[in-house]
Amino acid sequence: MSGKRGLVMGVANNRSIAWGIAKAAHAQGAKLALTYQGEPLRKRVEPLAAELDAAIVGHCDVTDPTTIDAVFAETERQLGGLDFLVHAIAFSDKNELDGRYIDTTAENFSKTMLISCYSFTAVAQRAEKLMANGGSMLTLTYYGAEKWMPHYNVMGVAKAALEASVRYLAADLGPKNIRVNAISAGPIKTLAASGIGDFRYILKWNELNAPLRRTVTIDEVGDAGMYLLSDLGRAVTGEVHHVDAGYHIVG
Ligand code: 0WD
Repeated sequence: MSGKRGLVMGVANNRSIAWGIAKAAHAQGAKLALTYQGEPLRKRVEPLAAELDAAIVGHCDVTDPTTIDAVFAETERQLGGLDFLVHAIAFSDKNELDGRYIDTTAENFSKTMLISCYSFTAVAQRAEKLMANGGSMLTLTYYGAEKWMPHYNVMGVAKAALEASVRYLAADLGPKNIRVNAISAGPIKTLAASGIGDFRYILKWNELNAPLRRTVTIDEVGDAGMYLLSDLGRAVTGEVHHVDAGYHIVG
């Protein structure tokens, strides 16, 4: 990853999957820029950025396109261009990550789709312009996109759309040698995951049933991410790669 410049979006704290990927990219020699969402997270992200000698390119709330434009302008100013992009952003009303999918409101459906699915396309549009020499884009998804999972509800529907958008973006950007992939990570206890009903039970279930008989860590997701973000994965695009201790072959 030496000589590669990457923008990582979605670091909330040191348990974030985005942080696992950022650490791995830094360890392999990449130059990084990070965004944060809102002032409370700025205080968390700043010291983390300092640990990796990463640039902070500002506040980004993907529901506000002006903030997306601003962080990409700042990324161009600070890094001069981009070789890779990591999108590790999702949101849904916690009240709807419990109980039945059928009770989803139109308002939360739209918000979940906007933040958890469309935002990847929105940032890909901006990143394309900075990837003059080709590049690699990576988003994060979950098995609840493929199969029913308890409580994942509207987020499962949004992740299914996100996985479809990976394929459409890969086709659009392939001629420019920009690759687009997703990692489908096994459950990990993060801030976002704490909003999902019965999450501890899901972790335990995976631990008992995954072929490797355990869950995965953010560092393991980070290491797998290096294959997709670096030239090792140069012929791989439109892929949803499972990093889940093998759970997807059983569940
Ligand atoms: O088990 C898990 N933790 C899994 C997570 C398994 C498989 C996939 N994922 C996905 C998530 O769905 C998400 O897409 O990985 C991605 C990263 O999630 P994470 O690392 O589990 O969670 P977290 O550390 O909370 O980071 C997600 C961040 C937000 O944090 P909070 O918790 O404050 O919502 O997404 C960002 C925010 O930093 N985010 C936004 N960023 C910009 N604009 C927005 C927004 N509107 N909303 C959330």
